[in-house]
Amino acid sequence: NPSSPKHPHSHCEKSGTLNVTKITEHGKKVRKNWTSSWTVLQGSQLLFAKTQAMASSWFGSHQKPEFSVDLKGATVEKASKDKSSKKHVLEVKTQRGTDLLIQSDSENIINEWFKALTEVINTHAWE
Ligand code: I3S
Repeated sequence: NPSSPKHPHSHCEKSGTLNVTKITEHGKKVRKNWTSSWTVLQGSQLLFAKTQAMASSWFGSHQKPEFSVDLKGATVEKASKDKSSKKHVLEVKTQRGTDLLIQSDSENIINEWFKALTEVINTHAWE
């Protein structure tokens, strides 16, 4: 029932498994480390956990995701070829200088994430 407000994922716009790597941290280039992550888009936050089961334990507990970025003031674009040899890669640049690549072997999945991320970024553009 999608209208149920009690569901722990009720404020989650989107979730799924993606390949993720940081490429910069605090504005400085870092070595890529592609990892499969359960990714959750919730409000203006993009949250990452190793697995879906680990993500479920955030809700209603004091646990925190493994890693998260705030999408306020961020940008998302389809990554240019020089950023990665992989297909279907998005580049997310955050205001705090953490830049990520997210990738899926499925073009449809990446297109859906591109849409969802763009929407969230536009929604929070004036905050
Ligand atoms: O952009 P780069 O540095 O060519 O990225 C590749 C490397 O990070 C590589 O690992 P090493 O740090 O051992 O060289 C990764 O295995 C590759 O996946 C990275 O490139 P892609 O094109 O897959 O993003």
